[in-house]
Amino acid sequence: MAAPGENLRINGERLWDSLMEMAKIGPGIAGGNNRQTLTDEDGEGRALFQKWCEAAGCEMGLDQMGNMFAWRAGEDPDALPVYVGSHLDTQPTGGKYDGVLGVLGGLEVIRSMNDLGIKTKHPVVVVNWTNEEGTRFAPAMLASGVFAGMHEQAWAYDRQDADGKSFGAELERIGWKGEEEVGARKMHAFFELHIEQGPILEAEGKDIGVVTHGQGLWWLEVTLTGKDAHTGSTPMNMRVNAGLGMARITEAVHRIAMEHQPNAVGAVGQANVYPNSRNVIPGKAVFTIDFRSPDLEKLTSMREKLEVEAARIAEELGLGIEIEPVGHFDPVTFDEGCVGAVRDAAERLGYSHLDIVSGAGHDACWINRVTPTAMVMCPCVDGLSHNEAEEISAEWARAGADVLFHAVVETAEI
Ligand code: HGY
Ligand code: MN
Ligand code: MN
Ligand code: MN
Repeated sequence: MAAPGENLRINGERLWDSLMEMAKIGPGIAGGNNRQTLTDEDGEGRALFQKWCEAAGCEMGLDQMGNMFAWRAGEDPDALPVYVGSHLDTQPTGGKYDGVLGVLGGLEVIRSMNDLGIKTKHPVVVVNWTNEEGTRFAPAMLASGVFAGMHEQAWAYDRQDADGKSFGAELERIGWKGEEEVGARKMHAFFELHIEQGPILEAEGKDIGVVTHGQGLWWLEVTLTGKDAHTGSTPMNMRVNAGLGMARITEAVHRIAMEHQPNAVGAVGQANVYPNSRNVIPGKAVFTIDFRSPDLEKLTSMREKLEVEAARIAEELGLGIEIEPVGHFDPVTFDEGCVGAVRDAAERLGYSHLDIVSGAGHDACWINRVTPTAMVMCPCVDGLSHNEAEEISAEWARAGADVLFHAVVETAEI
């Protein structure tokens, strides 16, 4: 396959303008974004993305999980398309680039192909995957997971948010439920551009992360049942305190992750006590555990050790305990051919690059199960993400999109 000439580059200013334009939709309170999945703001972001794709001459598709597809024709109508994309939904206190850089970077690939009059054998399709974040409707990467056959669609439709609203109902409500069968589309390859969301590339002074692997993940939801009682008049030895159990298990999650160093992480991210009143001993606690490691043995061992320790803590405090697995995927090894296309592109374009394991989960982790897949990463300031202060430079965005452009165009056979 011919490689694009090293002087073929994307339009960095246009990409940056589009990022800033999209960031105006669902603004956060501290400069980032709150464009959670299936909210009205998500709907607005989708509409803007669709408008841009249509202006770039793409034909739009929409499946039953709300995944959006913008199709640019190839010379060979029978050739399977090369897909490129990520997600437009954000955390409640998210940044402007997590996911969005990958979707608008994919759109910039199309726009630049149009500007440069590039024709490819394979069609190229830009994707916006629904509900990558998994914060409103767990688990993360829900719609790409259904697409890859890892979740049943009916199960996904029943996922509920904190207000008891279901994924299926909310998708209908915002008017972005398509007709297409999820996963019916076949791909030649999939590429995802994403900010690193960690400190390595910036610390090493590298422009590009060539992502060879992705961490595996366990999400567990723990429910502890104790007894509501008066915080003043109840003797200490008569308390059945679910909040205390949550605190001890939270410490155990951290300690177990530390015991599995290097390359193992663990935290409790969501934690609620009930009735959550100042002078009531909490009779119930519900919280989520997030364990990750690129090493499957460590990932399994952390979960197993936590379950034993949590049961011991619950017993000691007289608490009922339920641990529900809410999300899981094994560590991911991306496709060597696609990873090679990313590395060669960085080399050809003169960008410094480093092979890296993705700490965060991405839609690419699921899509890698159904088609050859690779990721391109760019640094982010102080490695910060899932924080409204998330920041990247326009140069990093450009470099990432240039490499994405070359990898996609080469794989689509210019
Ligand atoms: O959880 C993750 O790793 C992703 O950001 N949703
Ligand atoms: Mn993301
Ligand atoms: Mn994220
Ligand atoms: Mn081919």
